[in-house]
Amino acid sequence: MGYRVVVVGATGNVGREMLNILAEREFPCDEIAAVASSRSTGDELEYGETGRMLKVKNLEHFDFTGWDIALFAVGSEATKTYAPKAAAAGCVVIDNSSLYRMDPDVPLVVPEVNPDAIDGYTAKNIIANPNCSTAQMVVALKPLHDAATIKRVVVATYQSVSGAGKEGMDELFEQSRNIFVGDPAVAKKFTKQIAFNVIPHIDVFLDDGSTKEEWKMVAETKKIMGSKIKITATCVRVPVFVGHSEAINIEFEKELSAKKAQSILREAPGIMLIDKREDGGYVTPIECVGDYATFVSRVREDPTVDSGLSLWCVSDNLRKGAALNAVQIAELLGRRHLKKG
Ligand code: 11C
Repeated sequence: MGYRVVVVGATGNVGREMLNILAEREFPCDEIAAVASSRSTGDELEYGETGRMLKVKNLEHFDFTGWDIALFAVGSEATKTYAPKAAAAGCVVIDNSSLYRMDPDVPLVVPEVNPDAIDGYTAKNIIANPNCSTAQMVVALKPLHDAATIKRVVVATYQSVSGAGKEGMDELFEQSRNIFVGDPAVAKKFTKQIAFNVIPHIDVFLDDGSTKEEWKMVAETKKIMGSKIKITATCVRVPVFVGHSEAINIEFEKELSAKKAQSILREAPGIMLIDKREDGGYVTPIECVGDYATFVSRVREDPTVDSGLSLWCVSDNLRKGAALNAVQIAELLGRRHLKKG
C-alpha cells in the first residue's frame, strides 16, 4: 500500500521536477494528483518518464481530504491560502515557498543535515523546504561542522536564472538571442541585463543594505544548523540556466586540514567530491544539471585564519535546492511517521 500524493504548482519549474523525482525514485504513490492554478486546468503532464499522463486539476476547487502528502511549489500568496486548508484536511504539507520557513512551529528540514527536526511537523502539519542556495550549502557544511565546529562562514553565490522561474530562463534566452541579432536586450524580470552580465541582487533589498536572498541564507542556516554559526552572504545572479554555485569560506574552532576535509566530504551523505587540483578537475553548473548530488570541489586551506577552508559547491537548484529535497522529506516522513503497508 502506498500514499496519495498531491503536487501543487505541478506545471512550474519545481513542480515538474517534483513529478520527475517522485517517479525516478519510485516513491510509493497509490495515487498522484497534479494541481495548479486555473490557467492550467485540464493540461496534461507526464508523470516522470513513465508514459502515464496526469490531467492538471484546479487548485481553487481541489479537496485535500483523504490525501496523505502535498508537495507545494507555488508562491507564498497561494501557499498562504491553500497550505493551511490542506494541513487542516489531514494532508501533510511539504512547502517549498519561504512562507513557513522561520515559523517556530514548522520544521525546516534537509534530511542529510537535521532529520530529527521533522518530528515537530505535527504542530501545524507543515514542513518547510529551505531556499535552494541554503540547501546545498548546509549539505556541504554539516559534515565539516561535525568534525571541527564552524565559527563563521563567508559565502558568495553564483545563482542560475531558473531560481527566478521560467520567466527568468526565458529572459536569459531572449536577451542572448537579441544581442546576437542586434536587437535590444530588454530587462523585465531582472533589474539589469542578465545575458553576458552578472547582477548582485536577488529578491528585495532590506534596510541594512543586504537582500532578502542573503538574509534567507543566514536565517535558514542558523535554524537548520544552530544559531551560533556566524554567516554573511553575497548573492549574485549569473547567466546560467540551471545550477547554483557557491564560493564558501569557513572558519573553524578546531583544526581541520584540507586533506581531512576531503576525506570527510568523500563519505558524507548527498555529497560528491570532485577535487583533482588540475585543469578541469572541478565541477561546473552544467555538469550538475539533473543530478541529485551537491558537488564540492576546490577544497583548500585558508592561511589567513587559525583554522579555515575555502571550497566551491555546485548543485542543481531545481533538484537538491527544491524538488529533490521535498521528495527526500516525504521519504523521511514515510519512514518515521506515516508508515504504510
Ligand atoms: C533564486 N533562491 O535563485 C531563489 C529562488 O525562497 O524559495 C527560491 C526562492 C525561495 O532566485
